[in-house]
Amino acid sequence: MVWISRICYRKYGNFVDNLRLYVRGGSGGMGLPRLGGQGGKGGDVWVVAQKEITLKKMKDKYPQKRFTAGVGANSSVQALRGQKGEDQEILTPPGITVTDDNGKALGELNHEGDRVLVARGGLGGSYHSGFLPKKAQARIIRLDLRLIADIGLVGFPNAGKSSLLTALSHAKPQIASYAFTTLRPEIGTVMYDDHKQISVADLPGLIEGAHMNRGMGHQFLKHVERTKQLLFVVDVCGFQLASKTPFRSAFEAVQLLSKELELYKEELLCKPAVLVVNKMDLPGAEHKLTELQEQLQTPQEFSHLLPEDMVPKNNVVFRHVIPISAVTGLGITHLKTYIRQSLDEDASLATESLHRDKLQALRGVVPAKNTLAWGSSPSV
Ligand SMILES: Nc1nc2c(ncn2[C@@H]2O[C@H](COP(=O)(O)OP(=O)(O)O)[C@@H](O)[C@H]2O)c(=O)[nH]1
Ligand SMILES: [Mg+2]
Repeated sequence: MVWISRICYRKYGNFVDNLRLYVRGGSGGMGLPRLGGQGGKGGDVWVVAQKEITLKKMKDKYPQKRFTAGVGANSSVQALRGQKGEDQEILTPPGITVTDDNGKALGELNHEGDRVLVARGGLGGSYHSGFLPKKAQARIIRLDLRLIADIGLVGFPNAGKSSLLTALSHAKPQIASYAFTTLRPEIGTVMYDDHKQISVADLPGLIEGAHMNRGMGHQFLKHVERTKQLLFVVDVCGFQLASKTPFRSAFEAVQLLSKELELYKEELLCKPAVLVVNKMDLPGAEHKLTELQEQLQTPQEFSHLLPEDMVPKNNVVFRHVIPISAVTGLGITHLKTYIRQSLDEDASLATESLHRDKLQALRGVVPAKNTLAWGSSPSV
């Protein structure tokens, strides 16, 4: 029997969890020696948190990744004190750490409206500076989405997420056969023979309507954002959340999970994802797995199984479908090896793309005159 079917491989780069930006304050204005006039200060560059933004949106909107504040006005007879240059605000999502290119922390943005100064404008020329303006601060900064774990488990209650976390790691989460057992993320560590460790977060139960903040809705979805890759966990036999709600097959569970993520933030569907089909020890599981795999090959043909508004616009393309049994341990070793490989692959692709960026910058594509080269330390 074929245990693993490779459905699709999605390239790195769809989900963005860090960005490097070039920031420069505005230059100061010239002073006016004849009348002792003072040039305006150049504008500052700030990073400001705003909920609706994602790093991916920023990257798409500003492919150059350069932000410069306005210059200070020169002192003139009409305005001896030159006007200050305009500040530049870079909008980022909350949950970001800002560092310089050497890894030195510049600040954190945790809540909507939080702001961090990343490049100061130059002072205007005055008597003390021989009426010459000071240069503005220019540097590379890095925005990193703070992750809670490498891998996030996404699944409806009872799919076996807590059991899987136990099977993979040394965590001892609460396991019970009723919904909503896990109320906050439980983080486990998967250990490898070469001492490498990978963290896995069992996230609070996702239910239909989570995007509308039903159940633990938003809290759950916020955590999903903060992981590098996702493991969708479904019960091969499907599930029924409550006696009043309809029975859902494993395929429908995948669709509903995708829909909830999509409605919250479409970008979440771009995260690398693996489908874990659990409870393969149950009778009839293999037949159901085959059926699920067929449905996943052409999901649009089976979209009539759910009400229209519950079908995701885009289907998640799983890197792998891995059948397991969290209880008997079947497939767990393979899963462990696979997630390691998948994270390593993405890490090396990310490093490659960083090198490409740096090389391009060294070739002089990005920094302008009077600014520092990429990668050097800040100066005022
Ligand atoms: N037969 C079988 N039952 C399982 C398996 N994994 C979990 N369960 C059971 O399913 C129920 C829910 O598991 P749990 O890990 O708490 O699910 P969670 O709500 O997704 O965290 C528990 O009764 C588990 O014992 C499995 O691989 N096979
Ligand atoms: Mg649980």
